[in-house]
Amino acid sequence: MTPTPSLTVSRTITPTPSSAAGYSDNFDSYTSGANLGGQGNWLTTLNDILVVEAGGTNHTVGPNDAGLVCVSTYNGTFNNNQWAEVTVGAVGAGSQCIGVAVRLTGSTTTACGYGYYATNNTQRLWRLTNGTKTNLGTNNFTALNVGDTLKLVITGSTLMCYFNGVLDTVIGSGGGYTTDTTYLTGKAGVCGYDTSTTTGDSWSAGDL
Ligand SMILES: [Ca+2]
Repeated sequence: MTPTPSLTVSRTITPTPSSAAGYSDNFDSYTSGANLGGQGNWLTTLNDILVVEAGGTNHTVGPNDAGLVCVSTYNGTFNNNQWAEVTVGAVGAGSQCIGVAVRLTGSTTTACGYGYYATNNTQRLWRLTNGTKTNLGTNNFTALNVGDTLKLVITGSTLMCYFNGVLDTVIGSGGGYTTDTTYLTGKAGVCGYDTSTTTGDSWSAGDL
């Protein structure tokens, strides 16, 4: 009788964002020129995210407060380990940003969470504490283009930023894995900076 072969397999487990979307939104059904917060399942968290007409029936979103971080939260149900992604709809100049946020709680002076956004030449990971932003990491890159995707993943105390699906190993302090233990729970959302013509579309978020 032939003995049954024995095989041992080992591998290193690395956190990945490869989970299905729990929620998605193309913003097309919302009123353009009005705040995203208060429409659909969106809440105003910090300053104003505006619904922007992008031609025909296509609506996108962009921040709408000069020199300020703007955040809107999707009022869904999220696990503590979660992700959010947005596709760049238009690219403006200067410091205008669009991006995504996770583990959001509170609003205005109690707004907390994590964000990842991009200007036309810089990506930034940050923590929001009672409405004030603290930078956790920066990557100065060459160009932001329409159709680029920004994705922020948090699992445990590890934050990961994905640009066009590729883990950004420059941003943050740990080769793509930034540790922060400040916030353990919250909801996903969309974020930006400044009065911006940089917009986002095709937002999605879910659990790991
Ligand atoms: Ca749209």
